[in-house]
Amino acid sequence: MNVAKGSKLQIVPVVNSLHILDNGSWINGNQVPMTEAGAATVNNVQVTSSTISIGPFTTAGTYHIFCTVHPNMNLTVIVK
Ligand SMILES: [Cu+2]
Repeated sequence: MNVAKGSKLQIVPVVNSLHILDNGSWINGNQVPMTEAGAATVNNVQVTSSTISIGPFTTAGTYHIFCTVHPNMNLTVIVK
């Protein structure tokens, strides 16, 4: 997903299910928490049925977010 520098990432759930987001990635089936330099902090952000925002992302770069309850659910955020 692309985000303009200084903006927030909006996550709009399409079905009512729980996601819990953190900085990092699923890699080969393992959770690898990691916060890149310049990333917006994502710490146990719960998404259920309403739109949430993460950020703002103030530094250009590529950042990774994963869902701790759904194996291999990764999100890449590109800020420019
Ligand atoms: Cu999820």
